[in-house]
Amino acid sequence: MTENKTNYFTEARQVIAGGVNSPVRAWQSVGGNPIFVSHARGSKIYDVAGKEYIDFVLSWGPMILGHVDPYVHDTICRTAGRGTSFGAPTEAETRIAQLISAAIPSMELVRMTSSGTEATMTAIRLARGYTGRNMILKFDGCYHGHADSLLVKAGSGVATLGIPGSPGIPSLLAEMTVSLPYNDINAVQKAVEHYGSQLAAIIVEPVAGNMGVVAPQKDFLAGLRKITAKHGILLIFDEVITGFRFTFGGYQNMIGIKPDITCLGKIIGGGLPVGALGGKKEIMESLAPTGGVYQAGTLSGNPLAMNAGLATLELLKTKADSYKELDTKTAKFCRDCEKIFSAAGIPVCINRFHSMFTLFFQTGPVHDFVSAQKSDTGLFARFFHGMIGRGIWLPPSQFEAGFISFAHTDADLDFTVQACAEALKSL
Ligand code: HOZ
Repeated sequence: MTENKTNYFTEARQVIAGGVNSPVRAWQSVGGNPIFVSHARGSKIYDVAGKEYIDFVLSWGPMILGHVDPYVHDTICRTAGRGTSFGAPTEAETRIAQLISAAIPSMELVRMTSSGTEATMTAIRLARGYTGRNMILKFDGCYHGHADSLLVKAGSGVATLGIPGSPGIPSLLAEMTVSLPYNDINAVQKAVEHYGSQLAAIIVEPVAGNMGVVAPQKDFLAGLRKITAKHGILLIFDEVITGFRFTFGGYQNMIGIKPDITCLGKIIGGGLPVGALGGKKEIMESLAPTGGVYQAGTLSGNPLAMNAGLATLELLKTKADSYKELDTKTAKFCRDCEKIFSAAGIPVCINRFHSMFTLFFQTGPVHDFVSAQKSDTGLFARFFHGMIGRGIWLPPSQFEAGFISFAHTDADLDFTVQACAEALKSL
């Protein structure tokens, strides 16, 4: 087992619930105590003892440029010198909304929030307010933040900790959320026939990242678009992870499907707390102050987050080739890992989507939450510790995505493959 900084965690647990401010960070499902971070730069993250790791978590997705990108860093420092929060509009909010709306045309109007959870929570309320309907349809293993209506059969920490439904959510509210197997368009068709005009929205991660990476099967998302349009149900794409991860825009740009509402977060904040939702003008105008659906936030549109996000998006806009290279690089990395596992005779199913990947400890295929849960999580935990001991920082859960940034070099990836070969010897 990896030697951890027990004293830091012990101290944290005395004053922070569970010692962490987000559950997966506690390493509960892999065992041991979490390593405390000191700083990060490029593709590397450093612990409080100064040990270096190649970072495949990247703050759970946002750091696509790598840590401490000079332009983003400089922008944050300059912005901080002018004041960090005003609770009044700034030009940067308009500029980032313009960039997002131009990159993702379905987001005709945008509203900035401080987290992805706030964005999806608002999207649900907006869908309910706009349609006058109450029910929501989501998919097992998809995670859309921790708002009450969305924590039913959720992924991420809920899956990691095996919590079926969170105490504290009134059953009356949970009953308004229907959850179905991801990729099962027939189940959606049946549910829509059954619940019909009670459904306000279908919310989906267009590429699932919170049960590990699971790609949409052919026609799943197109099927959702068709069914929702026919029944007056709003289609919400949760692109908090996928937005600006594969291309300059959303995954929706790549497949040519326009959802009614899109939620963003992570990358668009350049490493600062952010979220956004956007959609058709007519729908978005239902939000206060133009409409009656209420949403607000003292730190919404915070100048540091807006400017860090703007700087990040400005850089990403120039990186069409880098996105392609990242895809190719990740493909080779995953192939190399597959060879290592195959040589070691250990079954693994590597689900990769562009620069996102998950090594499921099973033969696969993994196409939904039920198949993801067939993984050997004990073996995953031993692998995780084998890797972290060798300087490779992976997500501490079988049910999360790994990420690669523009800052990862071929040498980083080759080193990781070697570490993988060594770790497998001691599993
Ligand atoms: N829910 C996040 C991963 N999908 C984890 C957030 C965190 O612990 O920082």
